[in-house]
Amino acid sequence: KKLSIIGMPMDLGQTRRGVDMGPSAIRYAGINERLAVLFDWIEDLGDITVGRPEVKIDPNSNLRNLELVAEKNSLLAEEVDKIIESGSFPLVLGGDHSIAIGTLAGVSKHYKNLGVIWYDAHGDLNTAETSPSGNIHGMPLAASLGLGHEKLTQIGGYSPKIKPKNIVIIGARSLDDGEKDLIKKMGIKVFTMHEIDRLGMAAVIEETVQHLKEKTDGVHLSLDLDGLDPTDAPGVGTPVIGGISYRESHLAMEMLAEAKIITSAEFVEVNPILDEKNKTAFVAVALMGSLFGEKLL
Ligand code: DIR
Ligand code: MN
Ligand code: MN
Ligand code: MN
Repeated sequence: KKLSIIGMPMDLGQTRRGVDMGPSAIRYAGINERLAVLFDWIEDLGDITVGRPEVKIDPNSNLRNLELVAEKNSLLAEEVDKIIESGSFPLVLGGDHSIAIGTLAGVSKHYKNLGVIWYDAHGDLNTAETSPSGNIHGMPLAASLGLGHEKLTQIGGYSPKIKPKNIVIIGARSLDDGEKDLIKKMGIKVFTMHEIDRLGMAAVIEETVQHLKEKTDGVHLSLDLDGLDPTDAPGVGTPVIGGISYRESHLAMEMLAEAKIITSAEFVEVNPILDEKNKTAFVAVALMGSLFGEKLL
């Protein structure tokens, strides 16, 4: 079992700076030491070069920093593709959630029916037409479905990357109107906080695994730390009250490890500037431990 870690220090998909330091914060929280014991072989490839372009905040743009987000995501897609080709498990560290466009572009060409678990307070199903913010980190799931600007949908040279029936969103509690419409229209499976409260996380993950297991040949986990409650993960740019707890998240990761369905993963939106003593990066690393099979006894 091989693991390849790659950082994507991207903050251009939203307007709060500091999330570009997410990969560093996660490394500082001990990712390499924690995961090394869980794999036969592990490598940290360092970061994709995003640079720190001083971008003008353009309030009228419906696709803020489109060119740069697209260009840097193409680089990430190539690296992720290479990792999979080398027979290793790709683990991408964000960076804002716009990087999922690049990750999925690199991953999905290796699968006929890629499943995606989107662990997030948000749906990330906006396009320029529906987005209230113009921030591309609110659009990666739509772009991967082939919806939105072609500079985003065509990364990696093909589209779409995923099918609506192969998606499960977990933790949603802040959805824009256009996103709600799309979820209904496309029949995307969503476990909002209501279902998590009502069924419990164990049943939610059991249903998720059941939903994905037969019809997919790989499953990507895209974990936005803002899926967790801000008390457990305060270092995120768009916190939403009433989220998934640290305990529930551990259980979710442990059950996904048991189910052995996850074939690639990314942990995004860690912003150490907004954090409390790097707590959110430590939470991310702890959850990775569980996802990759760490056991207490
Ligand atoms: C909001 C926020 N739906 C938007 N999205 C976030 O700007 O499109 N996604 N924060 O993680
Ligand atoms: Mn390839
Ligand atoms: Mn997100
Ligand atoms: Mn989010």
